Amino acid sequence: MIVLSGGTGTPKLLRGLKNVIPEEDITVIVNTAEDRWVSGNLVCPDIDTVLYTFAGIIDERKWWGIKNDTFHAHETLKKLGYHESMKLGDQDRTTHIVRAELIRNDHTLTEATERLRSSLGVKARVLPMTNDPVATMVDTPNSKMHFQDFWIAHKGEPDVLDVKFDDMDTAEPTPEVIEALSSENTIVIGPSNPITSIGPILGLEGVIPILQKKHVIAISPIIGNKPVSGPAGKLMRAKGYEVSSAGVAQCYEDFLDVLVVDRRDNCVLPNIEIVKTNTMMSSVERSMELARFIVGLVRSPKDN
Ligand code: FO1
Repeated sequence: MIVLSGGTGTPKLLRGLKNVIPEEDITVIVNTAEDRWVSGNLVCPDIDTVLYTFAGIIDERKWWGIKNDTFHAHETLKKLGYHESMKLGDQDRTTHIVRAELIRNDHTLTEATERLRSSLGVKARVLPMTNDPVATMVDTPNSKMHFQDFWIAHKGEPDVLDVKFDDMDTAEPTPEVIEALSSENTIVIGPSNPITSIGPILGLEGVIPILQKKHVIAISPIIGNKPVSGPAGKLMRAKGYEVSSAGVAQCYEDFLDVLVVDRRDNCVLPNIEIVKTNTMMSSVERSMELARFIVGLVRSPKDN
């Protein structure tokens, strides 16, 4: 199964999916536009959340970082008057050190991710959307800032006027991503924020034309008019979309076939098949239930 992921919504689905189908049958294409160099090392939050989820070490209270991690280096840096823009755990930091060292030695982000995947014993394929740097920038009334500054330093509080992806026009999807997207009939878009988590993957040249030829299932990260978590509402509004499952469908209107919405959601849409189930993944069991439901919607080649 091919799954597009970013942020924290889709990893919750992956936590269930890995118990429902063989992990090696899962390929995850991951957003990299929120990546950032911090203290000399490369942090890829969305890749790491996916890797840690498969490895069973994700901190499920926050859905980023490693569970029971310590923050000695981060706190010691603070004592030295050095304030990191992201609070990095000690174990988590080792991931960033290894990745950065590989990149400095001319490996691609795809190769670095593959090395980390193998070291962590993850059997699923985890593919960064691109090997090129892309940065999500949030336009606020006072300044334009990196997504991580908006989310962490400013706590997601400023009004959002616009969201842009720096360097998107020169970034290319990797050959592995194109090959993976082309290889299967059905593509699943996880319940992630459609603007900053999935939007950058869709913004890469050549991705939408492939999706237009596929059976695309998306899971709405919104119930009623509220995102299940994170800043999706503010960001969707800034891009002119209604904060609702209908708004999510609109974000994907060029290629979407099926939208999975929560059973409490009243969404009705012409031209798109809506299916309802419980999309709140408050436990591993709930993640598995949703994963089983999604697996049931996947079209195998013979269903064509
Ligand atoms: N989110 C926070 O709210 N505060 C942090 O200090 C923070 C640090 C951090 C470190 C590593 C990492 O992989 C993620 C981290 N996040 C932190 C989460 C991150 O900002 C976002 O959840 C993702 O970028 C969402 O896609």
